[in-house]
Amino acid sequence: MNFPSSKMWLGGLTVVCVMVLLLGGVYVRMGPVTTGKRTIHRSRFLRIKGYQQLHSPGGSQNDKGLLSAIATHWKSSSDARNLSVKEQAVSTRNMSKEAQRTTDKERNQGRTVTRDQNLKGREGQSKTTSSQTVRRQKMSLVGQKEEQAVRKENERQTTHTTQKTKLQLTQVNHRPVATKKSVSKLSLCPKKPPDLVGSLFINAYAKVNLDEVKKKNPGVTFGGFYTPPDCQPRDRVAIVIPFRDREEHLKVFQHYMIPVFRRQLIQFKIYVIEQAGNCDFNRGMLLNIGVLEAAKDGDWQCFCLHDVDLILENDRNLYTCPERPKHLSVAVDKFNYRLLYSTLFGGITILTKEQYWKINGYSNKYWGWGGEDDDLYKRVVNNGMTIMRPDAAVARYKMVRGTHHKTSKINPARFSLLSTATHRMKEDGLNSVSYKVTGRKEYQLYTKITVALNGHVNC
Ligand code: BGN
Repeated sequence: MNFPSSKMWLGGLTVVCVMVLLLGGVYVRMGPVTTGKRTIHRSRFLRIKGYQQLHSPGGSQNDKGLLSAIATHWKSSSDARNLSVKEQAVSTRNMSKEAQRTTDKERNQGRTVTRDQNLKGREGQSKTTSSQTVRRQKMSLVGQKEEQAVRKENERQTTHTTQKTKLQLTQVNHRPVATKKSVSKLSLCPKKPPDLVGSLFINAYAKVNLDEVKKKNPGVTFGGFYTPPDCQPRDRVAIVIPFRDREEHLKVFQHYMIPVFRRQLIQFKIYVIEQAGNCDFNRGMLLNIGVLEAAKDGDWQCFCLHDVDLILENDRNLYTCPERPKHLSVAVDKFNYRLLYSTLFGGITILTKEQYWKINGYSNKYWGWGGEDDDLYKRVVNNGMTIMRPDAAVARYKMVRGTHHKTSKINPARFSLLSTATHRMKEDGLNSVSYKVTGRKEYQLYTKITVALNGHVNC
């Protein structure tokens, strides 16, 4: 057998080396690009880069800067949204879309928009990141596109004020709510919040670390107030939660629901209304108290009356102020995601201030489990309104099951109370609720108000 000579070996080796170098070069120039911990397709990177160069002559970032901007965007958006890998891929697509949406006007304003720190209730941050800039630009653009809607909104707000005066609603101490002057600098938030992710995975038994929740929800100030930092919210919603002995549920609620409210771009504050003592639980009365206390605390347009054990499974179910009283918890896992009956109005409802005052709130007479929500439904209908519901495909909730807490005692009087509901509604409700605040404490992400119903603690 003839073996190749050493010259042939050397020649062959050289050819192989040249091929390896060439292929390596091609890979470096054409292959994927690593940003932070992730990798994106080079064509996507080049699209973003090309756009930046086209629209920022003389000021375009080098590759390294651009890569770190993309990585920062990713980190903040995936942190905020707690995304799955698939969802993060969607986020990447959005990033390139966002870059393409940047306008000349925004460029002139500079790459870094200084965060407006004048808004009351905001967590001050002097440093801004490019992701914040991109987010604000995105909000601003959508807002501009909706100029007509803005005008309509202004008209709506004027009507609101007139109605308020008519109803003689008292409002004092609006401390957490952004003033008209400061919010006017921001454009109105888009009607369709751009960061919604759709269906959410909920672990009802999650062990929640509240410090982590706080970290993941920047901007929520002590006491549980939040306003979107990059746009003027269309809806100011007080979240009122009737409460007793459900600490674990409250943690799970904060963990899952606060990021949802933030993504929905509403201004909100969470009020937990705790019943003091050992009397039977009175959900209706606690909700009336919560609404009154919240209305004293801020200029809320609507009130969301929310059971602490219901966790939303799709963030497209919006907590915005409704045209008609709205039932949000349409499909609950406990009931096989079916509406139990057509007039069900329990779990989670949201009403504007006008609607709530018009029906005189809840009855105060339902002690123990059941009926107060059916009574509320009767009030709505008897005041000439109808209720609305979102699509059951998005209004899906998981009910956090009890671990060791006592369940509410069933109220045997609920049937007879219901039969006289409409006769009592004018004098039994918001206008007759009697209570004494025995404690008020601001926690990291909510305010808890403890109350003695009718002044009593024990029964
Ligand atoms: C109903 C309760 C509601 C409760 C739903 C869902 C009554 C009144 C007598 C008809 N109504 O039966 O309060 O929200 O179940 O659990 O008990």
